[in-house]
Amino acid sequence: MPVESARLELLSALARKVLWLSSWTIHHANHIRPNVDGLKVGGHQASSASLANIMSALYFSVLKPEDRVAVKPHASPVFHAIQYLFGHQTRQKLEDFRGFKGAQSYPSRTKDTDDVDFSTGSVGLGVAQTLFASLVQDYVKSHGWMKDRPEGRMIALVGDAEMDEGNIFEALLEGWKHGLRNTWWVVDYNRQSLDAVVREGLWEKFESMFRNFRWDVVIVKYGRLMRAAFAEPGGEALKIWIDNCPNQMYAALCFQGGAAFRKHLHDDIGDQGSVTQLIDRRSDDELLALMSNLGGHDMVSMIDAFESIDHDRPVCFIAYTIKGVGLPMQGHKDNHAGLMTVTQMEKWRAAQNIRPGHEWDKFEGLSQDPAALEAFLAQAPFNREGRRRLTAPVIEVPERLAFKPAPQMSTQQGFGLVLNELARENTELASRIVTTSPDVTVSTNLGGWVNRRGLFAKAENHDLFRQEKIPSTFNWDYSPRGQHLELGIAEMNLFIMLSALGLSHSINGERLLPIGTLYDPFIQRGLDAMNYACYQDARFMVVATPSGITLAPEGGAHQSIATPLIGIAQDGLASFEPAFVDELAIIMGWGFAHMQREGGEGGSVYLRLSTRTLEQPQRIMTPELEKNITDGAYWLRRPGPNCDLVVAYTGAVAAEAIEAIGLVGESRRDVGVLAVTSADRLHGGWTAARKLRRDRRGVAHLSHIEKLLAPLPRDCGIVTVIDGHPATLGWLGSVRGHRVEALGVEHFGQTGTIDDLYRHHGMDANAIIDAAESLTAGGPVRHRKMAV
Ligand SMILES: Cc1ncc(C[n+]2csc(CCOP(=O)(O)OP(=O)(O)O)c2C)c(N)n1
Ligand SMILES: [Mg+2]
Repeated sequence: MPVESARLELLSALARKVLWLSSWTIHHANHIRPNVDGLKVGGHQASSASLANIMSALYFSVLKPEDRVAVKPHASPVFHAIQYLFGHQTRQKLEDFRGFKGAQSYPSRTKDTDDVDFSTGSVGLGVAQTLFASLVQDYVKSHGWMKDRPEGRMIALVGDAEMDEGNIFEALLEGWKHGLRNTWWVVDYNRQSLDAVVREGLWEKFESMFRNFRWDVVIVKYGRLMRAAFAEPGGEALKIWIDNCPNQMYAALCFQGGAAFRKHLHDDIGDQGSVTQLIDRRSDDELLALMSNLGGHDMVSMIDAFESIDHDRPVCFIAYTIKGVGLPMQGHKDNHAGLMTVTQMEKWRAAQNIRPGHEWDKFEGLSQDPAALEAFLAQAPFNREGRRRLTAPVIEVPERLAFKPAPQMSTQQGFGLVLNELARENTELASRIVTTSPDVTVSTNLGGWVNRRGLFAKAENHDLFRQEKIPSTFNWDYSPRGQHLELGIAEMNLFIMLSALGLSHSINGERLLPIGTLYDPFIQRGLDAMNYACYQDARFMVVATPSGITLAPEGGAHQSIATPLIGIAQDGLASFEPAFVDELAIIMGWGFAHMQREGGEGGSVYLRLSTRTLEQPQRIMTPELEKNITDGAYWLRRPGPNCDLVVAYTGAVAAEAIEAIGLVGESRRDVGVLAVTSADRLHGGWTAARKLRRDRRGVAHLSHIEKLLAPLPRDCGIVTVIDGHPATLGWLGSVRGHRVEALGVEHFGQTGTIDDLYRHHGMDANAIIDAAESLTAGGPVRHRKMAV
């Protein structure tokens, strides 16, 4: 359907305004704001110009309130300019672009205040996020929770070089498996990356790849001026020249201008009558306008392309653009960090009819009636409902999560048992849990849960082995009611899926409580995606097992050393490594509540679990113990008044700590054992308390670890032990100035039995005793663990 001319005129005027405002935002940040030095803006100017028209078409006309968009990181000024015109962004934030509390360099869900749907910045992640957000919408719909809400389209504005990121390809395959719908990716095909001009013919690779995955592909190459010129006598020869012009040359000519285009056209085509006349009928400026009129910069072409889609299959639009279009650096291969000089900006300002001092005025320099522009903005479908963030009620979590106890268990086994009990009950909590795993569902102990709750698929699909009565422990039935999302092995996909599931309350208005499982070392494979999930404030529980070197029989290649430190350092993620299953059940219950807390209080949860079977303590879980477990530590054995030594352990090495204490008890006084369930929570509590004390002088707020260590005599030594990097617990000595020997793993890849490896890495009972001896006065410890 052709775009009617009144709408077109307003849209084009607004697109020009968006280009101006985004460029002015960047210019202001570089040349006008005081103290600009630390905040110089590279990478935005040319990238933003490339998308100004396409984004204006989308936001001012095509998008509906239920649609959600991931914006290419460097187009953030365009996004903020559009929201400014809508009245959702303040001038102050634009003036402070990239500054403290100003509009963010890359669109941020959590830090920006103008309704960013998905945070971007690490290229590739936002793109894949839209795909998984669409799968999550399907999940919500299949479970009957969409009610009357219309389905949204999940849209990514993608840089052409961004397509190099492997996680995009991994996501494409996953989308195909799950019957992806309602997803649009708009590739800003400016044929430039950060460093250079991209390879010739890249679009063909994109086209065949997307078609291969059953996507619709729409190529928007020529703008309206170009198409009109092609229809003139000689136009066909011009089109052939454009199609054959190498990317580098086209970019260089766009930079050089109309005269350069004219010379090249004449040199290449020669004197051919009609085409020569076509060229010569145009001034240099007109010729440049014609040659810059690629599809992505033409409002009609983009609106027509978007509005031509009449199905819900995924679509890839390849929109031809020029990086930096309309600006003096357009097409230059070095323009990624390019900035306009003050002189260039003055010239451009004059050309735009913008008076000095009126740069931020919404409709300054436009000839259209401001009232008509304002009315158009107010009626834009996207803007109809104002802000589009939804909320969902909190799902109640029972006081205690049950599990069937056994005298000996591993935490991984315990995790399966807790979920199994949840699966049996018909509770709201159980119905909102959704599990997912990158091909390690069974080996991370989700099998029991999946047997009861089933796998999710939009269509029923029964387990053929079961139908054929072939014995199997697992029932692999798919249905639209299923609660487990099966994923391929790619861990990036796991974390982006968790990110999408964990934002459902805000995007779909329906809360999900996602649990993802994987092997602990492979957290590092998906780490950037996990970081971004946390940065977006998605809420999920990641359960990583097996972990450390304790997975001994799995071999050296699967060992994880750094993950406890990741657990401490990752913002937005509360990390735990319980030793016993009763602790785990408490932590999981706390976790489900933590995942739902608002107001900067809540976050996601990471459980580092083990496959090692340990003797379980027989004890009554008191509210005090419960609180200590979730705060990060408790005294498994309380130190006496003359305590010489404390052994602080985390996780599966509890057995070694307990064994060592038994042997050391004779020769050291009042020994204590500190069970650390969360080095992360302990450390976070400690730093928060110090900050509180600094900020509000005189307030004697003590953190949990300070209170725990307070009774220890000054010269008491602390031996810490963890199956992970020793720095995880080494800091305990700084809390009250105790000397510490930190045991753990620093080297990677040795295989063997657990005994072999604990001995090799110096974290068995004897190593703990050695460390204790070196820290404390007194004679040598007489009894040692016997070699097996
Ligand atoms: C994961 C990641 N690696 C590197 C970068 C640095 N970077 C930012 S933009 C960019 C190139 C982008 O090219 P393209 O996607 O074509 O966008 P354009 O510059 O054309 O707007 C790079 C390498 C990044 N932001 N994220
Ligand atoms: Mg590019």
